[in-house]
Amino acid sequence: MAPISRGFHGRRREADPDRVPPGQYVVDDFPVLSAGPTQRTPTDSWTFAIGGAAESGAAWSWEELNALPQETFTTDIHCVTKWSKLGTTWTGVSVDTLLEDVVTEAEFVTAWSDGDYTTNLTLEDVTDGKAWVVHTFEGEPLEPEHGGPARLLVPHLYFWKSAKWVRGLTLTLDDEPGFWEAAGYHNHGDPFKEQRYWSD
Ligand SMILES: Nc1nc2c(c(=O)[nH]1)N[C@H]1C(S)=C(S)[C@@H](COP(=O)(O)O)O[C@H]1N2
Ligand SMILES: [Mo]
Repeated sequence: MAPISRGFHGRRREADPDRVPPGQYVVDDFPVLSAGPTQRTPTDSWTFAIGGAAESGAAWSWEELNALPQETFTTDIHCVTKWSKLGTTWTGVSVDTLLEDVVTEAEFVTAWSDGDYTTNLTLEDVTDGKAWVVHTFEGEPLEPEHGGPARLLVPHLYFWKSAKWVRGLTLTLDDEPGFWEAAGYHNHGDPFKEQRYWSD
């Protein structure tokens, strides 16, 4: 009998190092990783808010978010548990669009979600076309298990930075570690630099 790992390894593709970061393997399925129960917030009571250290914040209902300019884009995603998924297509609103009328001196944001998940990012890592609030995956409404009705997507960082069930961004003057960052994950999380844990 073949060892159980053979079939698994057999499905691994030759990794293109420009696309697949060190230590990652490519999957075809879409694993679900959640630290707690799947959140199911109905869109009629859903809002997205930007607040914190800003002169004026901003907020959108579900309809208002969907009335903003939408972007559809294809990108690769990388989970710190070592799977990468290539060529995923998403639709949503760029964080640049959401921050357009926000005046702030903050250099950091904490994304927060239903279910109390948080993750911290620099403003630089979520602006200039690097982050979106997405509601559609491969042309279909994003499933609750994957963060629907909407999740943050920051594909150039490990996937824990892409907060599922996201409800807002809090601007902060100081960098404040989020859920996984406070539990020992790297503060920045660049997969191409293998920034997995705080000591990396
Ligand atoms: N709200 C929330 N967002 C979250 C998480 C979570 O537990 N709660 N897990 C993170 C982690 S560690 C990963 S790898 C991805 C998993 O997303 P997926 O379940 O769509 O694959 O979501 C991230 N966003
Ligand atoms: Mo993860």
